[in-house]
Amino acid sequence: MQKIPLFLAGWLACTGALAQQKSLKDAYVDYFPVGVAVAPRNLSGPEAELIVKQFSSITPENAMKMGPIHPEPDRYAWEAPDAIVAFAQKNGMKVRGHTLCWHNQAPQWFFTDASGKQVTREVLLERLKQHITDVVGRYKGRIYAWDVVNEAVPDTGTGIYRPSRFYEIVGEDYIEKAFEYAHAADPAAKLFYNDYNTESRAKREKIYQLLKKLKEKNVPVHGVGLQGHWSVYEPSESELQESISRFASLGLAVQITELDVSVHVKEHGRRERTEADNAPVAPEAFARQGGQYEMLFRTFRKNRGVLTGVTFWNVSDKTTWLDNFPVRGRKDYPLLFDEKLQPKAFFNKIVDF
Ligand code: HAH
Repeated sequence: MQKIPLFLAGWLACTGALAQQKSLKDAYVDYFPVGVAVAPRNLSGPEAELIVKQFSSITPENAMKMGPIHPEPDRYAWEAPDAIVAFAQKNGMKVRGHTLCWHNQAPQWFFTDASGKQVTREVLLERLKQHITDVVGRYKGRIYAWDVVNEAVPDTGTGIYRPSRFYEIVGEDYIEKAFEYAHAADPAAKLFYNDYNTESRAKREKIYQLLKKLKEKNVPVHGVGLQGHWSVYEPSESELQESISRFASLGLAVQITELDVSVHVKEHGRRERTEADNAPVAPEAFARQGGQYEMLFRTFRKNRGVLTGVTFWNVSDKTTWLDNFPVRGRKDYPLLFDEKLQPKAFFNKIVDF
């Protein structure tokens, strides 16, 4: 850049003219890629412009999940995931794949035979292998990291394993098998275990035990994804730091894979809408959001090297999955860009440090 006189630089900085121009991806270029979860409809028009300007990585929000990508035994729906990967390549962005094995949004056919009977362990493993081999193989070399297993640990109870259909039919080793299949299909891809509520003391410990076991068995797991579905009230800085340090102590990379900061109190289960949900969001909640985001990014920066990626779950407050979860039709405002796709007032605090 050409040198500008000091007084002019100072004036520009004061008016915010320089700061305004800084994008997320440029601000964090020496730290980690900053990504965003997208649907194909985000890839044209003003949202596409915002994505290319601000982010260095994208993730399909839904298009690579088991059900959407593999709706029938002999049919894959490649159109949407292909479009997302092509968009990334055209714009020089990285791609994070999400997700190869998850009990939710998995197609019914996966677990049953033609007569509707539950399949055996052998058949389910064979299907899982075929699925992972086909999906990872198709994008080999173009997807740098995969969420291999999503949400295998329950929030409550003492068990380490969520009693999902994968667990019930195969047993606990479905997890290591999924990682092995993925590694065989693309040995260069970084493979992640991904989960939410990872700052809860009990759940953090269970996930730690699961990952420790996998590492001891030399399963090809390279990182852990903290989804980061947080709120203006949680987590605290020390809870977040504890999660990062605990998982990193296993020699794993850590990524924040699905970041959003809800203005509502965090709940992890779907529920009916009540009278109280009609109340306007407390001004205090909006006021806390900037501070919470500032704390989160400060902590991410402190963990440079260990923390290898941060991905937001959706583009802007115009539409986010939290508009329908956990309460259908209750609006949320969890992201850095508002309903008009404009950076929020506190945006500069995230990119200027
Ligand atoms: C995530 N689950 C999923 O990983 C992602 O695929 C989906 O698009 C949205 C959220 C989060 C989650 C939760 O916070 C509470 C209960 C179940 C799932």
